[in-house]
Amino acid sequence: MGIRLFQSQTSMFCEKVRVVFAMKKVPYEIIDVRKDERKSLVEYTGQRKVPSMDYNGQCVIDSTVISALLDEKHSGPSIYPEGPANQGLCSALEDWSDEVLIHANHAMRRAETPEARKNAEKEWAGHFNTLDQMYSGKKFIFDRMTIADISIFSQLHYLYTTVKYDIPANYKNVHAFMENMRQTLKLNSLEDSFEAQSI
Ligand SMILES: N[C@@H](CCC(=O)N[C@@H](CS)C(=O)NCC(=O)O)C(=O)O
Repeated sequence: MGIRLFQSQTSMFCEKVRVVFAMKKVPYEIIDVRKDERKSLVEYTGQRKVPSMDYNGQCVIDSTVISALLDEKHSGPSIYPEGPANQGLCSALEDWSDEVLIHANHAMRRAETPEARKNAEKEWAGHFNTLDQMYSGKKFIFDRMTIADISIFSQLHYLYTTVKYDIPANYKNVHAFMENMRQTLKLNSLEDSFEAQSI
């Protein structure tokens, strides 16, 4: 028994759960699915998506479900804000980030013509505006770092490191948020959840 995370280093959803593992200080074994072309992942879970987790024999799939289970079973700072109203909003924002920002990331990464690139930049500009408003005067969306911030950070970090697109400088609140997340994650000794050079 033990905890195994089937993951890929570059997946933003895997990064999201690696931050949660680190916040909760939960030890786990990493199974890099690229090493055997997802054979052991498919054998264990019957599907191809990462992150997937073997939690002491229980098969858990999807970053949102994995994060919720880790939060429920382990002490350490909660990844959710206080109170049902904020918790509902937090889950909605986590979902928005996972389902909507991922689309913008895919559009940017797959843009092969100048027109596709222009459309992807336009899509991101709309989201940067929203995020810049969301983080106006705030370090985090709620009164501490939650899974909503972590999900958003994971998508923006992927945009910067893997898609290699720099967030335009005029989105000052988005830049401040990213810088604050990087600092906070480092201060909390989360370096082991990231490639040092990608922070
Ligand atoms: N909603 C899922 C999305 C997971 C996902 O899309 N994973 C991608 C990597 S970023 C994947 O494994 N894709 C492989 C495939 O679909 O075959 C989550 O939050 O975990």
